[in-house]
Amino acid sequence: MTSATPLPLYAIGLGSNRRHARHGDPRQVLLAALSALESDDIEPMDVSPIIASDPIGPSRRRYANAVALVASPLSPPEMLERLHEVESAFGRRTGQRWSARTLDLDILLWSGGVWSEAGLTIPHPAMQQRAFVLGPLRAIAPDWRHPLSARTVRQLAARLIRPKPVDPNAEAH
Ligand code: PH2
Ligand code: MG
Ligand code: MG
Repeated sequence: MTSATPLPLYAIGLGSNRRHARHGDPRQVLLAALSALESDDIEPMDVSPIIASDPIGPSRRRYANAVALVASPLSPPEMLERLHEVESAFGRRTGQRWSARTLDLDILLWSGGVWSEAGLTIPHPAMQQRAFVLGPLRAIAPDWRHPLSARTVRQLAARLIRPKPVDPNAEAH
């Protein structure tokens, strides 16, 4: 009998703000990237709606963003290598941090919890500040708990969009 141990789950962030000659606009790039990811050892379980989002950082083009849940026995470094292979297959050039990119694939969360080495940190260090990550992620995994803050994705998303007073004391006067 085969073991009933469930495979590890990864939440993968997908982003694109450049057309691809063959696949088309950023939305279509993300759909093509999802099928490119699917393989013997990466099984897509769910995918969020694709959203359009204003660029954070220097690039001026709008992004298409989505999040996918995939089940996979791959270790985090193996998964990262696979993501890099798919990015290169879509023409992503390295060494251009935060420039316009055809395809960006990031590991956001992993059911194994925390991973930390040069070049690979899980959870993704910026995910808690990014609406273009938390919005789509909430659509498919609202109850996933961030292993460091212990807050659910639903709570993290709510914190991000809820306006906070600039100075807590200002309200008392
Ligand atoms: N990715 C970045 C920098 N800025 N902005 C949006 N809206 N979406 C992204 O995916 C994104 C970004 C670096 O990876
Ligand atoms: Mg990246
Ligand atoms: Mg990124």
